[in-house]
Amino acid sequence: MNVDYSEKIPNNVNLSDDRRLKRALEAWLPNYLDWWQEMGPAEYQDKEVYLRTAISVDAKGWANFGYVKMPEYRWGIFLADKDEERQVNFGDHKGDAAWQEVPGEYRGVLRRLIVTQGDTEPASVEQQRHLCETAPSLYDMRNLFQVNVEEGRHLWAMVYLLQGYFGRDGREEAEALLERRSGDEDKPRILGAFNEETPDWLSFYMFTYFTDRDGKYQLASLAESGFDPLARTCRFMLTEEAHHMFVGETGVGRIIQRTCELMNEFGPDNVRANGGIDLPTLQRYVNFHFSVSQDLFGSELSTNAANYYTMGLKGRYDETKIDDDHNLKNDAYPVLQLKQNSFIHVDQPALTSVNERLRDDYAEDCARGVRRWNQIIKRAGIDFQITLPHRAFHRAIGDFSEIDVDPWGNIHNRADWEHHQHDWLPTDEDHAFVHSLMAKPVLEPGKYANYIAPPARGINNQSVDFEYVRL
Ligand code: BYC
Ligand code: FE
Ligand code: FE
Repeated sequence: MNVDYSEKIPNNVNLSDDRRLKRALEAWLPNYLDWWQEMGPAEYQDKEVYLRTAISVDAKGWANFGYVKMPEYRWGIFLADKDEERQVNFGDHKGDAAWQEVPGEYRGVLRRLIVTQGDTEPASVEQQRHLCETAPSLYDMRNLFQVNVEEGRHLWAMVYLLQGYFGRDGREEAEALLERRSGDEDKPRILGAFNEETPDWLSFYMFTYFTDRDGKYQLASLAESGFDPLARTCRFMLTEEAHHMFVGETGVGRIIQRTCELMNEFGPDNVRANGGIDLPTLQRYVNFHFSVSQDLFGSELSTNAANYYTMGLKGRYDETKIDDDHNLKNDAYPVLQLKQNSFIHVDQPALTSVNERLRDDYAEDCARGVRRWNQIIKRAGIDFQITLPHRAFHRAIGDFSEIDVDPWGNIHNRADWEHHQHDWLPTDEDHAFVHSLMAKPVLEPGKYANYIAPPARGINNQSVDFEYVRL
């Protein structure tokens, strides 16, 4: 289905036929633009950026690249195609026709899920607001801006659902999404990781690798929803998410590659002295971002999650590909727990374990990219491996938040853990050092900061020295 760009708000949902919704969205638009000016990228808003825009929701729809000034980006409402035959695929309503309207009895719960999802999108833009001032290249700056405009569009996706399906309280929630601020004392964003800072480009790549990947898994679970408009909007969001994780994986990979080059040229202990980021520092960043992102999946055992599932609102990853009864009332799932000072898997009701199962799927996916990073190190002939820290390390949500565990899964007492934590998590000194490498942006086409290798190829078959942002 093609996107209608003749409308003020591009869409493939026939917005012109729904006067009330069209009016609500057009009233929200200027508030969104005010928010974007205040909290979006701190600079370069008046520059032309080589961005992609969706022109249809199939795979070919992404072939549309061109120069756009960010405030003129066509944020719109794009849903994956409708399947008229679609059913609720799990929970108590399994087998019913998928809902085209909000089921009355689930209204509050569904709204809360949509608000929580929606809240993360502008939060990430706020967190990344100052990164353009220190971009390692125009290529990277362009990728940052692409991620930012798409996270802005993800906010549109959730606001469409709130305004289109939840009436007055939906409109109020849509306004509130523009009022909370990442890291704010009084009006923080809802979830923990979205109130952390993204102070430097290494943090940005780690965030897009680890935290956007939470986005992938949460969106995939919501894409299974029996509430069809939510399922369809999340399906399309997933196609945008893939690029964000690509930016993260290749960003970290290019830093690792450069680090290895410096190690081989100047000796393994002389990376920092030669303007690179040493592997132990990279490991500490991995430890931080993986642990903080794991918290985003909620508690190991959650009645909230069980209810979402039973109600048919939020499924498991690849729900329809799983071979079971999709009801889970009689199933067990092995959950990692601490028993007599050791970590073992204990069978728990599958229904209350759906958060944990999603976290397992997520951790496995994280490990795949780490293996690719380790290939880069191995190819450079260097004996070092990046590893994901233990599941229980540095957790703030769930059972493990009560205990102090090191990256290898050993339990410490509090004082001991605090004494050692600077070996395991980025220190103020690490942050200051990483920051010192990024004091100025690199603005010449084809030039890349010393701490990061150029990408293997450019965006949309352009060269790596293409003018991705016209200054
Ligand atoms: N921080 O039953 P529990 C993305 C609360 S990322 C603060 O275990 P539940 C993106 C919880 O609300 C994807 N509070 O949790 C990425 C509950 O509160 P109440 C975002 C937390 O509800 C990069 C209590 O603790 N999407 O798109 O099963 C860039 C007990 O919780 C946290 C979603 O998250 C936390 N980390 O699961 C841009 C999907 N964790 O009820 C974008 C929608 C838990 O006691 N959200 N709590 O007041 C959900 O599905 C669920 O809300 C969660 C939590 C999975 C987050
Ligand atoms: Fe997003
Ligand atoms: Fe994303």
